[in-house]
Amino acid sequence: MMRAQIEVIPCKICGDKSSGVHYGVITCEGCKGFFRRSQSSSVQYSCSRQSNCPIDRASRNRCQSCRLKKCVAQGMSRDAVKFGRMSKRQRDSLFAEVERHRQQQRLQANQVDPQPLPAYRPSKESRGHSPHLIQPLAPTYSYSLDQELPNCPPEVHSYLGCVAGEAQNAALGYRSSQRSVENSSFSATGRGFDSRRSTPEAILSIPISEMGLRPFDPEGSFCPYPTSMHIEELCTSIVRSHRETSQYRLEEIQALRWKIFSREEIHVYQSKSVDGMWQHCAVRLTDAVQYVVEFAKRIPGFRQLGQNDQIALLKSGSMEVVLVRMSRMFNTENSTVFFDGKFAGTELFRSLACGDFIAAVFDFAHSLCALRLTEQQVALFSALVLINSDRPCLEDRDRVLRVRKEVEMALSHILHRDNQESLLHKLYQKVSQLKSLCVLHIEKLRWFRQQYPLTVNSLFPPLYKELFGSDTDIQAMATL
Ligand code: 6QP
Repeated sequence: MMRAQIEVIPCKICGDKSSGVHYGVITCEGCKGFFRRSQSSSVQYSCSRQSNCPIDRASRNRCQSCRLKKCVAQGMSRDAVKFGRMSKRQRDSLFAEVERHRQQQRLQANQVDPQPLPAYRPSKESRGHSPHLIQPLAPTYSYSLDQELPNCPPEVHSYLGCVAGEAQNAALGYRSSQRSVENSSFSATGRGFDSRRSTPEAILSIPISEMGLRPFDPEGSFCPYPTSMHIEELCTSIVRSHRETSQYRLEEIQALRWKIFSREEIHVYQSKSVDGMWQHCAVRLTDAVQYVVEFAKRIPGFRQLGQNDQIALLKSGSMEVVLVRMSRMFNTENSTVFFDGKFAGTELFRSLACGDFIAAVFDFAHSLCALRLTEQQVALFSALVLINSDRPCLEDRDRVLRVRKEVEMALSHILHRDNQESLLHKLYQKVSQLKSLCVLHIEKLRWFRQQYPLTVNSLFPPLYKELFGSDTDIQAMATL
């Protein structure tokens, strides 16, 4: 009976219809059989590409090495306990996951979505053409407990799969664009941009109806700046934006604290080639950045900024917000971070050959955790990091500053309410640490580009390149 319930969840390896829990993971019959065969001591797979081939229903037979890696990364193991002997905790989390899937399926069937944000499936037409900053995202609640994101989101693969030049053009499309999308394309009803606009220059303009954004002013009187909005409302709105785009809910991550990579799994990551691991992480990072982009778009006032300023803020600030958010996924008790569905220590990232950066990231997460911020405080702090009028290349600095002042007021407001005003100073100190971390990150990327220019150019996700830029942009960003 439980088995029938589990079957609502697709195979964690390839997404095909699952048939139950096999070797500790919900999989289809195909992946179950594959894993069983892989456990014979005579098989040795190797990947002829970059060790992160997409594994889905159609492609799962193309690379056995990557399929097995995914099985292991998802937690399949020969001696996994059978379902009947799962701990209560495991059973509960499985039930919760089944419930979420059910609910999601009900919602899809009824087409009455309380938050009108359809699960994102890029259309054929949009692939390789639409700019990557605007990809709408599936809502966080649609993700299952430990599947987190599909190992490699389909939209990213579609870019990896397309001709390098094409991806590059699409990624850089906005560079050649004029500031052609004026804010006038917001209709007076506050419903958003003209949805017929699908040209590359409409970089940040996805129809609001597809973003799950509730108009702030249901009466329809358009408000260009959030100045008239009560500070309380602004807080609520930013907190909601954070919650809706947080990639993993705090409770989900906390429920998974016991999931730690085994020695063997760590070894799989450590045995990756440098460029294979970099590419893997670049995909992960790009996922995380996409959620931050979605968060930004939901900050009141952000979308009213000029397009180029929105991009400038995201280029310089999204990585910082990713790092702020990472502190939510950090377990200070054992210094591990949530990565690929489980908790990992610094040693797992050894093949990146960026030990100093990883150590700095862990230290930062540790120090931010020490502040014991609430989700609301994290939300407001993230908005503050993003809406920064000191960023380079802003066209309308005053306007950014006006929005920033609002966000600052909102942050002070909640700190005052929480009786934690002393945090404000500590948070401003964190901003400078974030900046140094990003400089270090960019230095690493520059080093990597020198070593593996082809990998970066043809295999890194376009959004990654879009944000972290070409050589010249790296120079520019490193001087911030
Ligand atoms: C947020 C990850 C935990 C290390 C990596 C921030 C990298 O991998 C590089 N950068 C990177 C990657 C991530 C990140 O934030 C995460 O969810 C997502 N990832 S992650 C998580 C951790 F400790 O890979 O999952 C930064 C790159 Cl792409 C180039 C050069 C050096 C790097 F470290």
